[in-house]
Amino acid sequence: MKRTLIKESHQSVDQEATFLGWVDTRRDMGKMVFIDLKDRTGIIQCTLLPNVSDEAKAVAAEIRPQFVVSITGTVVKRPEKMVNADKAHGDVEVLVSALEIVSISETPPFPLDTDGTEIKEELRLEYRYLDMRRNRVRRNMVVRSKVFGMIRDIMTDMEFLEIDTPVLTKGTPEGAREYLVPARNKPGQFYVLPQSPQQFKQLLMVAGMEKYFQIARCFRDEDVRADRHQEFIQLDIEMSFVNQEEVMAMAEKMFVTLIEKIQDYKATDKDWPEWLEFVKNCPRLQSKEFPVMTYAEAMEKFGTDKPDIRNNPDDPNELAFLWVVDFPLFEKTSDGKLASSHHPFTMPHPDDLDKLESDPESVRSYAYDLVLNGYEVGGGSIRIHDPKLQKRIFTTLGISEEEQERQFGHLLKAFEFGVPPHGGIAPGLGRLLMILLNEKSIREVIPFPKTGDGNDLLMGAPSPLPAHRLDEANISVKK
Ligand code: AMO
Repeated sequence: MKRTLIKESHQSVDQEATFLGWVDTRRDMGKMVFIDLKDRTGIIQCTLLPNVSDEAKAVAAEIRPQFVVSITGTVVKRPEKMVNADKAHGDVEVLVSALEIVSISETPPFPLDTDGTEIKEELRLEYRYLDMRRNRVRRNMVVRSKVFGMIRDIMTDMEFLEIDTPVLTKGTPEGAREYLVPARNKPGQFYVLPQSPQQFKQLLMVAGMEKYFQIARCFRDEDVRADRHQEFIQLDIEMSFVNQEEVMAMAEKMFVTLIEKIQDYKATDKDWPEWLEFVKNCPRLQSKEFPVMTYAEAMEKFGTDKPDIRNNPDDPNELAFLWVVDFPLFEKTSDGKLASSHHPFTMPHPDDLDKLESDPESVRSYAYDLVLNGYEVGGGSIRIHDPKLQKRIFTTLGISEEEQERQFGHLLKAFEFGVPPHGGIAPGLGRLLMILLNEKSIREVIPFPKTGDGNDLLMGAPSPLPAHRLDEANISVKK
């Protein structure tokens, strides 16, 4: 018999239907057995009446939570006083005529009917596929998918071109340690996983693409925190012939459109229940015009470059965006060296150019951060498009001519072939989702997250490799 989805049960009243899904709960009341069956569209009560066949009774006795089952029966309206108004399908039930076990399940190592925050995270991550069956994690996955889709639509509507860039590539200095991949055919040579597609998106501007975006995966070998993960997703954006205000206006429009799209969302029969639930609770924008503050002002007034400007900081229903601009071009590292605050491709403020060599730390830049509820949800800058100025910055950073050529020769070369002025931004989508979903950790919105020390407990990565694999990759491991 053809499968009926639980959301279609209302159209099947007084008809026979077959449902497929997971057993959520099973209650044996002696004469009657109740099974709550769950599929991706909802949950429905299935009732075995005393007059059901002995065969069905025998199967029902074996059934346990999380078994995958096929249940056939007549869908009926529940008597008025039995209606469970809190549940989407609480007004119907299935009077079971036949049931079949499709696959059995061990008892899960933790409960799935709570929000899971009481369970040790390591255990949840080891069994992430079970953890994902809980409503909260599943909601996060559904919302993530839908929000990514909406962002794609918004960017495409704004005439941006979605272009992917390599993951096996050469490093771009953006402040974090990089993951290395040995090149099998080139002993002693390595690819580097990108911290961001920064150089590629600038090269795409040289290529005349003008408006680029990508939902890009970035890799940074850094200590994780609640809002940081080793691999994460950026909405990476780059535009040609724009100034700082135009990039900011574009990003602002993207975010306002996204939040409004969610809030004005019209449900369709294709929607997942978790998405509709989220739409109902989606936080409100504090303002459609994001306030702008300089870095100096933020530090002076709030003592941080990512102030939380919500009217009530305990309020998860408010989205308070804020631009922070005029970041210093450089910062001093702990060992007293000069480093880029954003990255070395960032345009210095033209009014401060004459101080580049004499007083580099006082030079402001065309770099901006987008802050949301006290988190940095995006960062970007206008880029240098003059190869001479780019070299001057590299030199100020203490990078020798030789090293400049080795690390950035390709970019400097490209800049000899007609470069449009350009700039961009990269909102971190994990952080955005974490805030939208009122989660305390970015890992809650990542499908298969790693632990703080970089372990994938589900797959068991990283792991040692057999000698022949290392040999093939020309690697000998220090003991
Ligand atoms: P930046 O390094 O500021 O800029 O990163 C942009 C945004 O990405 C998010 N982010 C992270 N999210 C989760 N885990 C991490 N480890 C992590 N690191 C960063 C943040 C941050 O604001 N190429 C430039 C962008 C540009 O100049 O256009 C860049 O990557 O939300």
